[in-house]
Amino acid sequence: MSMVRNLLPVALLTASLATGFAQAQNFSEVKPAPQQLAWQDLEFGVIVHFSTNTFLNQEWGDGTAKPSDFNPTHFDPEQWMKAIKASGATYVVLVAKHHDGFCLWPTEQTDYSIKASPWKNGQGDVVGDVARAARKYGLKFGVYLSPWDRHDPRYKERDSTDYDNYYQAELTELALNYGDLVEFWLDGAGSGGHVYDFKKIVETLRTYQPNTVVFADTGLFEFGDARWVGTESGRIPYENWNVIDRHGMLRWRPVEADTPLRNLHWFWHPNDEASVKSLDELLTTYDETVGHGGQLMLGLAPDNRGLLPDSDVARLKELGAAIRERSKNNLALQHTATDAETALALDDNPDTFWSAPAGSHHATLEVDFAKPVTFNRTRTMEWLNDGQKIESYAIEYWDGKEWKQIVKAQAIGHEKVDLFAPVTASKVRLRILSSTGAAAIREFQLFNLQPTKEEAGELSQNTANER
Ligand code: FUL
Repeated sequence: MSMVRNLLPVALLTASLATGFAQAQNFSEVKPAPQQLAWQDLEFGVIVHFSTNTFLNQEWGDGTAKPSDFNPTHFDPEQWMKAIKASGATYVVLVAKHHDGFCLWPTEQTDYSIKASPWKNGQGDVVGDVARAARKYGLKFGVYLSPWDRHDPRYKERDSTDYDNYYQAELTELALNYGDLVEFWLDGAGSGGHVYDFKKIVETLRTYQPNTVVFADTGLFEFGDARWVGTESGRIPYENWNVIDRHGMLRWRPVEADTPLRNLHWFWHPNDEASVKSLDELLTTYDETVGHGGQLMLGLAPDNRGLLPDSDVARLKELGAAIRERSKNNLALQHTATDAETALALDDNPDTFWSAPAGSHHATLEVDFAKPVTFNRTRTMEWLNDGQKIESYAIEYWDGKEWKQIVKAQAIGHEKVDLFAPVTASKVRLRILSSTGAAAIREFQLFNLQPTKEEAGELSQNTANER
């Protein structure tokens, strides 16, 4: 699901980022910026790792790789994009420089770049080619620029100002020359105690790219608009609140969960097809990231030819087909006539939403069917423009005599998938048990789907515990 929103004029947005959040100190007062909402609607992106490591069978280069090591024979980012598009992802983040310091665009700031490689006789530009290919296939584009640089001598200096200026100049090139950047990945990995002038760095980015969502891991907590989930396992293993405390200040920081398509590998390695995750595993990941209200960032690794390997392409295609298939039969669409407001949450259209009565702190959204339906999964989406309001909810069905509870949880947020043993009923309801203000629901959907192996295991464990 993706949705295009009109972005407000830049001046207004910048002002709202600077002042809108500054005063808020109550959970219920903290609201997202429009850029954050638009980004949350993208739901599923990919991050692409392709550099000298690809040619040297390694994950973390130490900065000594030779530019001549980088020489793909069949570089074709359009081949990547076809597979990415087929997977259902909506945007691409390219690693423009990883920790080894090698730059994939013809930067003016260092000689350690593709300009010094034999590829296209040093005339190529991987960042430019990937950005163009992504847009051609309707995918948004963003970049990762590693702060940790194991090649540049300025990195090791005691006074880090020189390195900061260097990093900032690299970032300026990326921000000025490659169109709108949807996301900027700030990765604190490996930086161990190094002090960067991130305030200035993010100001530079904002000057040229005011709408880019900055993703930052916990080490760079203060500078991000979105936050790291805390694991690379492809799970959001907790109640997912968009508002979190940052040193006493509450901030809207939606979560992103990054995980590679190949188990534990961000870069390509030869003879490593066995590490490509199964479709079943990827669907669990999808349910436990996007289905837990967060962003899924799937890691892809082109090989030393410059192509995504066939095994990976096939898996991405399967994943996209399965995601589409699984969202096809929304049983809520079969509801009997209801009031116009309720219908807005049952129409398969996340651009419209049901609102609970003004000022309410609890409410019920009921769905009735002419004939009983069987379902084992719900997908609920909260309208977040005015903040994340729902703090506790239940899902219940009518068994002919009384309402029976099948789900009780806290956060809904951007999206919440709940799974349970199949239930057959002609009335189902979503009860907002507690909300900080009138709740709003974009979608309340019901499905009857085969759970993944892991989900089936958890469900049978829950049933056993209930006995
Ligand atoms: C981590 C890095 O250290 C990995 O190599 C990879 O780039 C991953 C996406 O982020 O922090």
